[in-house]
Amino acid sequence: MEKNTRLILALDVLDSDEAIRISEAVTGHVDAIKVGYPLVLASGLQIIGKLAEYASIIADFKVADIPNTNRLICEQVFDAGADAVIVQGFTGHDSLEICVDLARERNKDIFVVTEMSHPGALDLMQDAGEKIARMAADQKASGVVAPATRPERVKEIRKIIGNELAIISPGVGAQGGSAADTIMAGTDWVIVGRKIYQSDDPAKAAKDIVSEIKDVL
Ligand code: NUP
Repeated sequence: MEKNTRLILALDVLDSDEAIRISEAVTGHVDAIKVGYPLVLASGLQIIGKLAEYASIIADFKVADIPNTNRLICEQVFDAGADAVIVQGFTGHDSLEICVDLARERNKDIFVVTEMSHPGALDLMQDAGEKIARMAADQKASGVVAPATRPERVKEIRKIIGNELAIISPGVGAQGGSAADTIMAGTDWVIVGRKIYQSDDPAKAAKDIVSEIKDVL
């Protein structure tokens, strides 16, 4: 994924025509488009290949199974045309390792969820977040997912993983996080969904976020 605008669109719409229309509109303003269960379950896995015409595709399936099942899932997703897959880290080193190995073979990326962005992540996930970040660094994953809703946690996670791994951060806009604060805390890309795809003018919404990011660089 090229680091240009430092913005990733989370495209959680359900209709494939709408997904294509928005992707076309934001071309050039986003470095990647993140698709997840809502769009893929509603419109089929082939949407990944269609959207890959507009930007790099990150498949947010938060893969969280035993190693063999994780590998089978990642193979399907890479075969469908995704450039990267988001996997959970809490399942442990072997479940992660098989995904990272496969991605390396295919010249693709794995991003590992550390601590999620919603309030409930404080119940259980935050305690494990730093350990997961260390594991992702040890295994040389491409990067981690860390919460834009808690820039201070992004800073902590950056200290743990160093500069070899990337950080991608959801939670900007609808969840209350700020793109500028998250970039200043050390994230490489912010992930923004509703603030862009629910806007009357998704291209302008994306452009505004990119200028907010550029202002603090
Ligand atoms: O910790 C996470 N928080 C989060 O919101 C990990 C994620 N992958 N996400 C995803 O980012 C979430 O599923 C959605 O696709 C996107 C944020 O969208 P929005 O809140 O900007 O609409």
